[in-house]
Amino acid sequence: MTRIFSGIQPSGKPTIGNYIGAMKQWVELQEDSPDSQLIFSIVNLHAITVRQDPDQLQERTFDMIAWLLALGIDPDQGNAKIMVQSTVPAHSELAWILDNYTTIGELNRMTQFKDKTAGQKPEGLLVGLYNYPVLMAADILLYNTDIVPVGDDQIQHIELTRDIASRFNNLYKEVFVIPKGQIVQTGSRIMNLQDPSKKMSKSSDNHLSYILLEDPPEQVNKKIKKAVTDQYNQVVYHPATQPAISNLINIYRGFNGDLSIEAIQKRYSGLGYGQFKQDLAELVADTLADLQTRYRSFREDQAMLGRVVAEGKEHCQQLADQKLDQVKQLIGLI
Ligand code: AQP
Repeated sequence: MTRIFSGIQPSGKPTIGNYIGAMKQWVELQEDSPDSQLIFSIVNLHAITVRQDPDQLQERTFDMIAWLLALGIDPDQGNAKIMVQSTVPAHSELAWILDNYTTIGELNRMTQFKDKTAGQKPEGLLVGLYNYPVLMAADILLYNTDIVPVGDDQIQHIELTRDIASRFNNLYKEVFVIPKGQIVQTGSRIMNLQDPSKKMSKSSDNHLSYILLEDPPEQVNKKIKKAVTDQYNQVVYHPATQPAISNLINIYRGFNGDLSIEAIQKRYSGLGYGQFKQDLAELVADTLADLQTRYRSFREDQAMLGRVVAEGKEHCQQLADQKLDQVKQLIGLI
């Protein structure tokens, strides 16, 4: 049985970057791998590495569960569970233990930390944000995870998870499964619509830089129309020299997997950016409108969302406690 684990932070509202890079492949994996065990976590302990409003954090946790259900993750199907990270204390406990098997040199190399803290004085930076990758290692290793389907930005953290797990295994015995990261072929890093050198992020201050799954058609239209383009007015996929239009092509492909990049370029050959942007806005808005209808019906059912949280907790706590007990025993903790 293949075990699959991944997570998303309720640090904002999900973007089409989260959708194309991660959430969409989660649904496909559930459908394509009926014999796998899949766990999708709303990683709220990760979200508090950046200051959050408490009421909003709670609301966004339930929002995120409703989005996963709307996209097609179905905990009733048996092989997939949705869990909220803070409901299973073993995540924090294993993270503390793994801190003692991780070096400062390793954490200093993490590019996400460097990106998120660029320009800030080191004295004021939060330890939790620095330590984020160790908590992520604990999340993954608790469940004997084989595969971690993520966007490209998380691959470095998975490499670190593998190193920590191997180090621990070598010191004691093979207690941890060594996980592999899995990214989608195109769209593993959807870029900021206003600056294609940066990743699209749900916590960005510039609302024109991202499209949210909850954006209505007029917002989608506006954001795509205002998205920066390159200077050539040709729909050509060449990320190195034409990053802006290449990013829009990746988004197109993320919403219409039937068309290859070559087919998209051919369809818009000679038509310029205008027609392409208009069609892209329509494609994204139509897909999101369907998802939004499903989302609203799940989001309104608080009792059902509470049930999903309780069932996820029950399922995961058992697995996580088993692994934590093994680890504690190995290192002499009673
Ligand atoms: N732009 C992106 N393109 C493709 N995949 C992406 N992911 C995030 N942004 C993109 C993937 O989405 C999953 C969930 O991400 P996360 O919430 O755990 O954290 P993140 O990577 O830090 O995402 P954000 O949107 O940038 O959040 P904030 O702004 O709070 O930091 C992951 O698999 C991630 O790779």
